Amino acid sequence: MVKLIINGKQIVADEDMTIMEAAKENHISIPNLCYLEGIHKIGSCRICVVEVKGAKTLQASCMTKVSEGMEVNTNTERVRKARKVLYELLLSDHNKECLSCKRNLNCELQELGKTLGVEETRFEGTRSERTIDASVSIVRDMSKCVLCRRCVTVCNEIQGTGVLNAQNRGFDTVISPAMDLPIGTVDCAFCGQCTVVCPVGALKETDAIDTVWNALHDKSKRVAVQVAPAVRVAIGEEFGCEPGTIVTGKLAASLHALGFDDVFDTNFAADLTIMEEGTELLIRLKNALTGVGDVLPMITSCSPGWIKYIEHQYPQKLEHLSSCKSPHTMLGALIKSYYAEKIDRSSQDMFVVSVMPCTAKKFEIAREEMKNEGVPNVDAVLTTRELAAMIKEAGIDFMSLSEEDFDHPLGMSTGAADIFGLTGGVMEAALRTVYELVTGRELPFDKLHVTPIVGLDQVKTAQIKIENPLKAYDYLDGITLKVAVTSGLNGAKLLMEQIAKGESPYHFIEVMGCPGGCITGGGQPRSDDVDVRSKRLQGLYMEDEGKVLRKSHENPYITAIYEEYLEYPSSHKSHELLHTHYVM
Ligand code: HC0
Ligand code: SF4
Repeated sequence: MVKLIINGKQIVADEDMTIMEAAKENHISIPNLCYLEGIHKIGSCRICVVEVKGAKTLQASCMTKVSEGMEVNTNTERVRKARKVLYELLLSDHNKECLSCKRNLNCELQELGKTLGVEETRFEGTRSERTIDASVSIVRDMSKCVLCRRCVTVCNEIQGTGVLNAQNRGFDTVISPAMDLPIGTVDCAFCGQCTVVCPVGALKETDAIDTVWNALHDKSKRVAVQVAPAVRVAIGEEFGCEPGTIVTGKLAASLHALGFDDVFDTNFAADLTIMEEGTELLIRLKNALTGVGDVLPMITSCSPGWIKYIEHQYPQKLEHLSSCKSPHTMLGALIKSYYAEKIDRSSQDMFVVSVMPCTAKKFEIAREEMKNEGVPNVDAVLTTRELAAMIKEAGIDFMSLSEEDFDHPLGMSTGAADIFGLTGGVMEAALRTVYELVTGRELPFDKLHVTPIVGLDQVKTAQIKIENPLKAYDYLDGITLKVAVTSGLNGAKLLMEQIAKGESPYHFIEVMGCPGGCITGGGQPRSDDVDVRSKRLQGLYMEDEGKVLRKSHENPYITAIYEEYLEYPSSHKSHELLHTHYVM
């Protein structure tokens, strides 16, 4: 620990801290723009400069470590003047079409101008021409980029994809893929993590709002909507709730109020996925253990950013992917077949909207693998942020809505489905069902949580011994089932390298493309709460624990849809609608 003085006040700080961190701990806020707590501190914007006694120049407080006897001033005339000039220079080549910008009133650059009290800009640069690079998931508008490099850090160090980098030098610097190639043509996973950290409107999701309004206004269409597990624990933040607040009932009510004809729940299909994926795992295990041969480990296939990543980086390993479509495309396929038949409509009459925490889902629905007879399973994907914008545009007072239920028959789910939205959740949900089907006994963990795979570590593993299975599963007797879970593409790389070398000890692996899982997907509300991931994680675990039914195979509507339509897990019908294959 060291003693130092900030703004005349003696404080004690850990010697590894920066001035910015020590100040924050003592309730002194230093304006900043490029800084991201725990992730990004390269001092590129210099807005956080402070005066340090004895230093000739102003110091970037996000980069400068505290030291014994240091005297810091965060608010001198020199500091304030410097920050204003730096801010004006940032604005000098920034496209200032603020009123029509998607980030208007939710822009860190605007907020910073307000904090610094900047009322005019004296400089005008020459680099404000508009260059839009639009892909199916992500849009880049470099006329708004402030070169903070947060996206570069996230794309390289957190996701390991290395798509975005600073190209050229000095005044010609631009953040872009190599050779300024369009983002849709390079190895971008469309994870959208860069859109979450962008402080301005330079990186954002591709807009689906108008498409959805048009469908809602089209009287010839029956418009069904579904909501991903992780949306219910985050959308409340757009309306002033604490991160982690579960607003499922208000969410369903807001979708009814927006005019959707059917308000279904992706969670229903998460339960269905467990039946299909669990069965696929058992088939693969049986083949592998009885000499028929099969590919293990099996890897989950529900995260489209992850799918795009493995296609780019490990195309020869696609056979490890489960053949299950992702839950929301499964549900789309059922809405356009099973449900359309029930209400006497054709699949072409149905328009399916998915509300997802994810930008890569926009890419996923355009894939050929997610169509049946040429008809896409899902027609439009809204991010959580986009749905919140629609609710606001429609003048719906979200917080005063009374809670409503999802519609049936595709709206009921168990607690196992809720935890799909967090890292480790798909694996835990699968184990709850597979273990019980195989042994006839409940999974032997407190509150059904597979403790070793709970939490936010990059890679988590668990081993579960199968003893005295039911007769049909004799071949598993004495087997120790080995599983691994990872989230974020850097973690996926670690596990894929093991597979590539033939050294993977696992039978089953869960991969989610975003760190923490869908709770921090690229389409989720932006938050400055550093604990946002763990709060949303806790929120979903609480939703699960509050349910009477917490295992997918106990969902009565799942039992009914097999009896009525799909016959049994992994049947011909379910393969036709719910499964696919990824090939290069
Ligand atoms: Fe997820 Fe999903 S859990 S990918 O993380 O499996 O986006 O929330 O909707 O489809 O269910 C995202 C979240 C989903 C899907 C589900 C899966
Ligand atoms: Fe990188 Fe993901 Fe952004 Fe693509 S979407 S540029 S992979 S952070």
